[in-house]
Amino acid sequence: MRERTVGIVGLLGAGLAGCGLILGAAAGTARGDVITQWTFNSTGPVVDNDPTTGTLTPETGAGTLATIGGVSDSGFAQGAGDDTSPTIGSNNNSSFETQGYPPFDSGNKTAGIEIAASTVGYQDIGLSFAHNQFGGASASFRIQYSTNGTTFTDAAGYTGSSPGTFVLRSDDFSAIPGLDDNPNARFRVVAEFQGFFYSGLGESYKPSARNRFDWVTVTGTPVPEPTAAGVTALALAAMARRVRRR
Ligand SMILES: [Ca+2]
Ligand SMILES: [Ca+2]
Repeated sequence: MRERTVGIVGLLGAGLAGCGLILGAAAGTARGDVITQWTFNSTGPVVDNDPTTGTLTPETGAGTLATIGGVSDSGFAQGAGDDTSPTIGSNNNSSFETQGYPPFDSGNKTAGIEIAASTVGYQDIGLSFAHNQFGGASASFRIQYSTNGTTFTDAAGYTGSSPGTFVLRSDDFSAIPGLDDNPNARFRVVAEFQGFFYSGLGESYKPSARNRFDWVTVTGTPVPEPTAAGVTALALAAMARRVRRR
């Protein structure tokens, strides 16, 4: 009897996984498929084992990543240990370096990077990235999202503790259905000047302090194909009835 029950669960698991549902996704930190991912590592004919050369073209999927709020793109620099792509080579792991943030206590939540990646075909969207805040960089940053590409809403915020260290940051947007299956999905990571977080990280705030980003990843789970899912559910119900009759 016990074996039979396990058998049914196994069949259900296989069937549901086949139609794009993930059993057990509600428990813990299940991550979806990579929709778009930036490693910033140079690829193709220019894997040069030089981290200061890289690319803003995603290594996986499609999308754009750019500075906003007057922040300057200062090129590519040593990447994060979180980057496990084969393109890191022996020394080809780049990150995207930004500088030129606003003066102290101005331009709150306007300056940083903006990420655009269509989520068409996916739901339960997530964003993760490695962020290296140098000494004097804004201690606090805010993740934001947009469902229409123009209006942004605050999501998770974070405050750095160790200057010059990559830390993996993430937010889970599975409770934001507006980001599902959306060609206009966008995200921002912006410096936040607020309350006692006015200070820079580890020292006085300075706009020239560097912020490096790497391993920027937009994830999701495939939107189930309704017809296929319905057919699978019917087949599973019939299968369960047959097993019960034995
Ligand atoms: Ca990298
Ligand atoms: Ca390179």
